[in-house]
Parts: sequence; C-alpha cells; structure tokens
Amino acid sequence: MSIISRGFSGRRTPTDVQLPPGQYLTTDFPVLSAGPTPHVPLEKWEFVIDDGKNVLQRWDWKSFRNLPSETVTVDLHCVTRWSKLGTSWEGVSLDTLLADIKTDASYTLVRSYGDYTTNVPLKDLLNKQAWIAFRYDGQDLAPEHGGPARLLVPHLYLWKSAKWVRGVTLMHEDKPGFWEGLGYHIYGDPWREQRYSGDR
Ligand SMILES: Nc1nc2c(c(=O)[nH]1)N[C@H]1C(S)=C(S)[C@@H](COP(=O)(O)O)O[C@H]1N2
Ligand SMILES: [Mo]
Repeated sequence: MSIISRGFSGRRTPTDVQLPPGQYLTTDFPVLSAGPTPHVPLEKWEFVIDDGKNVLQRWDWKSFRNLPSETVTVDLHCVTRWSKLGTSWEGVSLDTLLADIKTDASYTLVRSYGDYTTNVPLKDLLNKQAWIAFRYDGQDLAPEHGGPARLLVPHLYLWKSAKWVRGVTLMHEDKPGFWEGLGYHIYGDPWREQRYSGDR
C-alpha cells in the first residue's frame, strides 16, 4: 500500500458527508450554556419523572447507575450552525426510564438543575432516540457539558439536549421551554432547518 493517511481512507471527510442545511463541521466541542454551571453533588442528585401533579418515578444516582446503559455514537447539530460528527456517549435510554410508566401524555418538558427547560414530544424520547448520558468519549461527563448527566436527543437541535438534567414532566399539551419561549422553534428538526418559530 502507498502512503494514504487514515484521514483520507478511513473516515468521512467534509466533502463526502451530508450535513443538515446551513451547518458547518467542527471537531472541537464548544460549550454553550445560558447561565452558570450548576454543581450537583451525586448524593443529592435525583432524576424524577412526573405528570405535573404526581411523581411517577424517582431515581437517585445509585439506582440510576444500576439501570442498563448503552454506548451510542451520534452526530450533534447546534442551532448556532456547528455540527460535530461521530460523538460517543454512554447513557440510559429513555425507553428504559419510561418502561414502567403508563401514560396517555404526548408531550414532555425536560427540566434541568439551574431551571433550564426544553420541550420534546414524548414519541421523540422513545425508540432509542434519546438517552440520559453520563459519559462522553469514555470519560465521566464534564460539568460544563452537563455532568453528572444530560439529555441526549441528537435528532433535534442540540438546545433540546438539556444539560444537568433533573427530570421529565409528562404533559397533555405542548408548552415551550426556555429557548422555545425566546423564539426558537417548538420542535427543532435540523434536517428541516427548524431554527426559529417562524420556520416551518
Ligand atoms: N441546562 C442547560 N442545558 C443546555 C443549555 C443550557 O444553557 N442549559 N444549552 C443548550 C444549547 S443551546 C446547546 S447548543 C447545548 C450545548 O451543549 P454543550 O455545551 O455540551 O456543547 O446544550 C443545550 N443544553
Ligand atoms: Mo445551542
């Protein structure tokens, strides 16, 4: 074999990769946070699923980490136009977390420590489309990227992947979260370029 660098032979390159419209590739991992990084000690951490009235399920860190987890490799698309491909995460799927819950709700509001929220239709959290991730690239998730744990819902713009996640509220009607209430799209599909509320 001749001298072909691995970068040319083995990996997707910017020219042959399909990016959502208006996105560019980046290889670093920018930090985007609307406020300060909340620091939640693991002894105090909990993840709660509720229906707006009652707690349906609650995990502390230990019981959460005893749930079966998965390693996934996904592409990230931020509404500020950077995309990062082939990122590797470990997390618990929302399928696992929602498995014992009977509900006729269609929407959710994902809630974070530090009061960030984002709305995601319930069906978008199911069928191996979303995880509560606690490891990135083989390491415990860094606080600035949402550690101890964040939502990872990579088929939507990255603002939906709530960092420092603390729970999910099941809802019968859709309700905007933090960025959605400030003019970002209620759903946020990067392939349909649903950046702002006026975009279809
Ligand atoms: N709790 C919380 N989650 C958040 C945010 C935030 O400000 N607070 N920013 C969102 C936005 S706009 C983006 S692009 C991603 C950025 O994730 P990163 O900082 O790990 O790149 O987190 C999302 N999740
Ligand atoms: Mo973002």
